[in-house]
Amino acid sequence: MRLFLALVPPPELRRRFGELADAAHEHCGGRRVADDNLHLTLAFLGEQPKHRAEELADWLSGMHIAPGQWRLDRWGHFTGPGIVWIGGTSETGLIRLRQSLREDLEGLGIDVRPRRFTPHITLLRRVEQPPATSLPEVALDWSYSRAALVLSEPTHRGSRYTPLAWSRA
Ligand code: 2AM
Repeated sequence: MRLFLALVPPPELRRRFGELADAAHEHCGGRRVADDNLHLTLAFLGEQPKHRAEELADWLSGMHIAPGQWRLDRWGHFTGPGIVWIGGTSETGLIRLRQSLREDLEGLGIDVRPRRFTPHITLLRRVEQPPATSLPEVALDWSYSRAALVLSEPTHRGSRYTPLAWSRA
């Protein structure tokens, strides 16, 4: 089972991310991420056996994460996979959260890679050109308090993400 830990946006924010994805798609082309799939990856866990997925679900549903607010205020681009994303400039809370999840996961025998963490929400994939300067301004706040363990499955229409467990409210 292909798993990752994520923050899942509330519906209104998801809608705003979708509007930015549409604007970016118009300028840059590539493949727009479907609204249902928009999220922040906190930790990519890769392929895990079913028993491990159950263990992870138990672990996450028994814990609280430190709540925080993420200010999204910039566009970014990963050249290799041609990813266009939105993210922020002041992200101490998210970086601490990722670090604490990493430590817990290490205790469960999972080594989270890569070590470097650039919090981002992927809006487009397979973009050949960097984003144009004329993209709309990003100014969104995301108040988060729960993380999800998400299953990623391939379908003929792209990946399908299904939350398997949530941290406590
Ligand atoms: P992304 O956030 O840049 O889109 C589910 O596949 C999520 O895990 C995606 O959001 C993806 O990154 C991230 N992901 C997929 N493969 C990965 C890998 N090999 N290393 C790190 N993150 C990965």
